[in-house]
Amino acid sequence: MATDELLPLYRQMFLIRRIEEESARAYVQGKIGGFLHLYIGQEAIAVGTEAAIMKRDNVITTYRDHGFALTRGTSARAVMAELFGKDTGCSRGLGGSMHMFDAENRFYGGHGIVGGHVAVGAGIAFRAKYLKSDDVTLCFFGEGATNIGGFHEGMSLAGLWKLPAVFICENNLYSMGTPLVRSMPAKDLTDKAAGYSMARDRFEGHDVLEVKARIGEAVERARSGGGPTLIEILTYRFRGHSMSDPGKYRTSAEVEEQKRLHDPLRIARERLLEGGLDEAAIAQLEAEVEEEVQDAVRFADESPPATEQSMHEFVLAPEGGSHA
Ligand SMILES: Cc1ncc(C[n+]2csc(CCOP(=O)(O)OP(=O)(O)O)c2C)c(N)n1
Repeated sequence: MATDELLPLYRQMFLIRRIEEESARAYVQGKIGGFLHLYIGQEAIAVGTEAAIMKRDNVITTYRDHGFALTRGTSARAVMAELFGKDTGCSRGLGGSMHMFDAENRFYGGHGIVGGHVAVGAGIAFRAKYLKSDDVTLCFFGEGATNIGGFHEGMSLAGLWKLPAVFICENNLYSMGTPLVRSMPAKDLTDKAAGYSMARDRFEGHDVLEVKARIGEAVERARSGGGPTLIEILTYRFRGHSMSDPGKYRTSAEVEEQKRLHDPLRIARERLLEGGLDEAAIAQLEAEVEEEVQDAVRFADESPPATEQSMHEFVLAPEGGSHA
């Protein structure tokens, strides 16, 4: 039984969920400014992906980015401090929720412009091909982004140049308040791969081990020179689009039904128990995570705010060099 493999993945999903629940609380307390888009319900995708890739691979995503920062290796402290706009955050408190960035861990954001970063993802993959390195780039976006120009521009060049990339659409059914059926004719988004001569795959993203296996296949294809893949992962977000979403476009019965059937944490937890792990062992692990989360909140609270100085220093690359 795969409990040895599943337990650390459950821990990671639990960490993301608890960090986000605490950030929602901090948001209503006025400690976090701007927007806050939560990943709750979709955690198996970021965690399953990290289990399938190597540290030297690259990840880029949208504004729904806290989970990916954590899976890539940014500390809970640096994530929470970034949310609080503090100098100790992973983007020196200047990026906030939507613009987490951690180049050392090969996490290239955190992007607010829907679909725009898909072309950037293709560019990161092009770097690997150009330098003949064997890292793979994983580029995540929502289904709404597949209507956007940047998506098609990135996909087109990736297909043409057979770039070592995996393009992953996290289809959570709604683009803000617009359901998929009202914004595009395609039912199966991987039909779009055909226009770019790309491999494709489509599956449900509630089981973290399934995500790991299926992402792993596409990564292997990309790493071995087989070119890019477009993947559609069917998922669901349990919270609003952002904290300011009144949620009028779906019923609470629908949300409750999705939680009952598809909560990736519940699915993993039940499997751990079925696999022979006892409740006390899981509770112990959850208590450790809780400590890490509370420590991150304390750290963020006590850290100094972002400075004007770092805004001058870190927003643009210095002349003639980089910060890397
Ligand atoms: C180019 C652009 N247009 C509009 C917006 C406003 N906006 C922010 S998120 C969003 C919905 C995107 O939905 P989807 O791509 O499905 O991702 P999800 O939020 O569901 O993860 C929109 C329209 C934006 N940020 N950028």
